[in-house]
Formats: sequence, C-alpha cells, structure tokens
Amino acid sequence: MVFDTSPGFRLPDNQRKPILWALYIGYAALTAGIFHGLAQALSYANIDILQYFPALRSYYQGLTAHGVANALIFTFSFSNGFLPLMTARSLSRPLNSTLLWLSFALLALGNVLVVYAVTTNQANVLYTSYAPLQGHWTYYVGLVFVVLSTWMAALNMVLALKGWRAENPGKRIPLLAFISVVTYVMWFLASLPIAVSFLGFMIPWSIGLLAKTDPLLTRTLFWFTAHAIVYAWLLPAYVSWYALVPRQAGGKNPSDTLTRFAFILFLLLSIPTGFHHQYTDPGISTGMKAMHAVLTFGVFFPSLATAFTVIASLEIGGRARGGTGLFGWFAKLPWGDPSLVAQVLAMITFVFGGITGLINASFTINQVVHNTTWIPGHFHMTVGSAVALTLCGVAYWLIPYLTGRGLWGRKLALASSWVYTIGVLIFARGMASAGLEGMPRRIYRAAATYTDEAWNLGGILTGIGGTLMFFGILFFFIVIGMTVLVGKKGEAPEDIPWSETLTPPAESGFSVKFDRLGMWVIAAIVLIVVAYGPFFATYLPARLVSEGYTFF
Ligand code: HAS
Ligand code: CU
Repeated sequence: MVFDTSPGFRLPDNQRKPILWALYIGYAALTAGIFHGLAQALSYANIDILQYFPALRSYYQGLTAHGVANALIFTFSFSNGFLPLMTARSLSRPLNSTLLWLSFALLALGNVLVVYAVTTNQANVLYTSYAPLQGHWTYYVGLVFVVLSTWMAALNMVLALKGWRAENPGKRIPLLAFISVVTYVMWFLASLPIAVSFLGFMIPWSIGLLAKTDPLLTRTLFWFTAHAIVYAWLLPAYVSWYALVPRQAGGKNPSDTLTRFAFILFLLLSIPTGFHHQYTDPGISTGMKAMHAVLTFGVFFPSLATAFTVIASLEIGGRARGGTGLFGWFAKLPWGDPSLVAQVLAMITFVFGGITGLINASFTINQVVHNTTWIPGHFHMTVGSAVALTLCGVAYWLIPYLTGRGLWGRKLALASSWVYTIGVLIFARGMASAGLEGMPRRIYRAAATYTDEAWNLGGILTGIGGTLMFFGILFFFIVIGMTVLVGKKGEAPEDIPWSETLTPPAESGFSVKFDRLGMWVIAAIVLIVVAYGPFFATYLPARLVSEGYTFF
C-alpha cells in the first residue's frame, strides 16, 4: 500500500465491531447474489444452468435474490459501516455505541426477514417491488428494517457532527465528514416516499388489511425513492474517490470547494428526477416528465465535475511519482495497488455508465431502450462496477484496517478487478447492442418460446462477459475470506488513506455557506415539492383498484 500508515484517531474496539460485521453482511450479500447473475447472463447466450440450482423454484425467484442482494443489501450494508466510520475518523471523535448496534441489529433482522421471504419463494417481486406484483409481508417489513438501519447510521453521523460543531464553533466541517454526512442526509430525504409506500400501502395490502392498492401511486412513490437510491449507492464510492483515492495515488484532491459543491448539487438534484423511470407510464403528464428530464440533465453535471476532479487528483499523483507528458502520469500510477486499481477501473467503466445514462434520460430515445437489455447494460456499468468495484477496492484496505490482518493475495486481488472490468465491458456491450435490437430485459431467454437472430451476438457477449464478472467477484471473495482468516497480523494499515486538498477550505466567500446543511436541506425540499407537488396535487386521493398478483 502506498499510503502512510501512521496512526491517527482510532475508533474504540467495541465500535469497530458492528461496523466490521455490517461490512461482512454486505460482502457476503455480494457473493451470494452473483450466482444467479451468472445464470442470467448465460441464459442470454441460450445456455441454461438454472436447472442445476436445486433450491431455486423459478427464474424470477433468482432474479429477485440477485437484485436485492447485490443492489440493495450489499450497498447499504457497506455504507452503514463505511460512512459513520469516515465521519468519526474525520471528526476524530467516537460514535454513539447504542445507535451503532441498533443500526447493525436492524440490518441483520431485516436481512433475516428478506432472506426468509425470498428463499421460501414467497416474494418473487424483483428488486423494484411495486404493485401489482405482491410478495409476502416479511419481504416489505424486512426492507423497512434495512431502511431504518440506514436512518440510525445517518442519525449517528449527524449527532457526531453536531457534537463536533458545538466544540468547534465557526470552523469549517472537515471535508471527509461533510461529504459522508451529506450522502446519508440526501438518502434520508430520498427514503421517505418508499416508507410511505411500504407502510401506507404495500404492507397493509400484503397482510390483507387493504384488499386493493394503487399501482400508479406506489410505482411513483417507488421511483421517487429509487431514482435517488442510485446516488445513495454512488456517493459512498465518490467519498472514496474524492477523499481517499488521491492519497492512494500519491496525489491530492484539487479542490475542497468543488468537492463540497458537487455533493450539495447531489443533495439538491438527486431526488426530483424519478419520472425518468416512468416516461412510458400513463397517468403522468408530459410536462412533468419533461421537467424531470431537464433535472436529470442537471444531476449529470456533478458527475462531470467529479470526472474532472478525480482525473486531476490522479494526474497530480502520477506526476508526483515522476510521470511526464500528456499521458505519462497515467502509467506512473501505482498499478500494483489492488485498492487503487479496482477504483480506477471502476471510474473508467463509469464513463460508459454515464453516457448510457444520458441516453436513457433523453425522453424520446428512452422509448427505444426502455425495458430492453440496454438498461441492465447501463446499470452494470454504474452500480455494477462504478459502485461495486469501488466497494471491493475499499475492502482491500478497510478489512485489513478493521481486522488488523494484512491483505492476503495481492495478485489475486489485482486479477479480480481486471477480470471483472474486462467482463463487465464485454457484458454491457452485449446487453446494450442486443437491447437496441429489442431484446427484452428480465426474461429467461434460454427457456423463452420466442427469439430473434439479431439478439445472438449480443447474447453471446453477455454470457462471456457475465462469466468473467462471476470469476472476478469469486476471486474477491477468496481474497477477503483468506485475509480475515489467515492475513498476517501486524501488516495492516493503522489509519485510513486520508487525502489532503491542494488548498485548505476557504474561510470566507460563498464556499463557507456550503457548510450550512440545514439551509441546503430546505432548498432540496423546495425543489422536490416543485418537481412532485403538481403530480400529487392533481392525482390524489389514492385509487385502490388493483388486487395483488403472484405470477411466478
Ligand atoms: Fe441510471 C436506469 C439515467 C447514473 C443505476 N439506472 C437505471 C437503473 C439502475 C440505474 C439500477 O434517465 C435501472 C432501474 C430499473 O431496474 O429499472 N443514470 C441515469 C443518468 C445517470 C445515471 C442520467 N444510474 C446511474 C448510477 C446508477 C444508476 C450512478 C447506480 C449507481 N438510469 C437513467 C435513466 C434510467 C436509468 C433515465 C431509466 C431507464 C429506463 O427506461 O428504465 C447519471 O447520473 C450518470 C452520470 C455519470 C457520469 C460519468 C462521470 C465519470 C466519472 C469517472 C471519471 C474518471 C475517470 C478516470 C474517467 C457523467 C466520475 C480516468 C482515469 C484515468 C487514470 C485517466
Ligand atoms: Cu434514475
């Protein structure tokens, strides 16, 4: 590892434990979820391996498990551990132990319920889980517990920040704590609509208190949260890219102000954009959809700013290590450091995730790609690599840091990221091109009674890429498993790889206002009301018209 391991503030051992266990749940979910991923990818190449999954009752059971484990449980378990830890370290103060354990207990309990519902074949509702597909109540209640666990983590961070502010009046909030807190404050706001949907509609409906429910309303509440959820997955990765990666590359974050600005933009713009998932839904006016399209282009901007910043910080690192010329610095990055390599490969893949996202967001072009395999092509280059690979890269220092055991199998760790990245690029190329030919998403092609020759090449690439991705994550699992079991004691970093910024935070001017989080939260709420208010004002009350369906 290239970063300095001199110790700084150390979280007490009893607080490191729940953090470590939350991370274990996350990485275990990642590994559990990839088996169906492999089957799904091979199915697009017309190879059926699901018949060898004895415990699985249906394709949709497996697809639900894959989405829930990899997109929901993995990401939030990681963030529940990582973000409070970053906040505490950045503020050099401990967290609230009760809240930490409560957050962990809710996460664990939520997992037990969701795993029960899915493995017993009672909740084949996919990770998008809106009406009229109906699942067992334990599925929805389990997810409510998972969301509550994130709220406890958020509260813990906000309390730590409050405590710090009381002791440091007038001081700028340390950058790492600032971006960590903003991430979960955004998520807290974003999670409220799904809480309304689950508590007000889905749970009463699934236990029979409500005979019928409102599909459009619950879909809208779902996407209200679930567009912003993608930034709740992404921003913890950005926390690492902005505040840790520069150090790992031997560089510095070029701008404290730009970093805070980007996160404030995410706080403002992540949420009022959910209708870009509902362009084809009837019952929502074109004007509302167009407004969300424009705001989606707006939320593209802070990611562009992020691209600028992270490339600059890598360049500073590469040049400090002796790189010269336009691209010479790139070769000088520490390509032997698995943690950095995973994250740089995540960034490179994300460029294509971003481009495909912009295409999705374009109101008219969305008609071509919606509900085709283009969409999973897009999101495996975002959550499936920008996020997943970064979270794996972070594990390569974080698990040693928390367990005190040195990383086992550095070369296998490097291979993991390369194999995964090459895999995901082939996979997404296949999904995207077949999607443009109209190959539907969420089908088990190997068993479908219809096909199209134009899907064949894309399908084969999907199968090849998906297989490589599977092995990439399997390598990761071996590395982390062995690190925990036999990693050498005493070889672990004693502190987090914490970056400096080129210039310290400004003490005057507009930038200081970024720290007034309450004000930005109010601005975010105003924007949400503008973007969603007209829909609810004209739509409500709920139209309880649909009973529940269980097709699979
Ligand atoms: Fe998306 C659908 C639009 C980002 C996830 N998205 C999805 C779904 C998921 C998902 C899961 O507008 C499917 C949901 C479902 O099941 O139906 N998405 C966007 C846009 C962005 C975007 C505009 N998506 C994400 C992220 C996700 C994610 C992030 C997860 C984490 N997405 C859509 C739309 C749909 C959609 C529509 C609905 C489609 C439909 O019809 O159903 C943008 O935020 C993307 C911005 C990204 C960039 C890239 C910046 C690049 C960086 C790296 C730079 C570093 C480098 C390093 C190059 C602007 C920061 C270089 C290194 C050197 C050493 C040189
Ligand atoms: Cu979205």
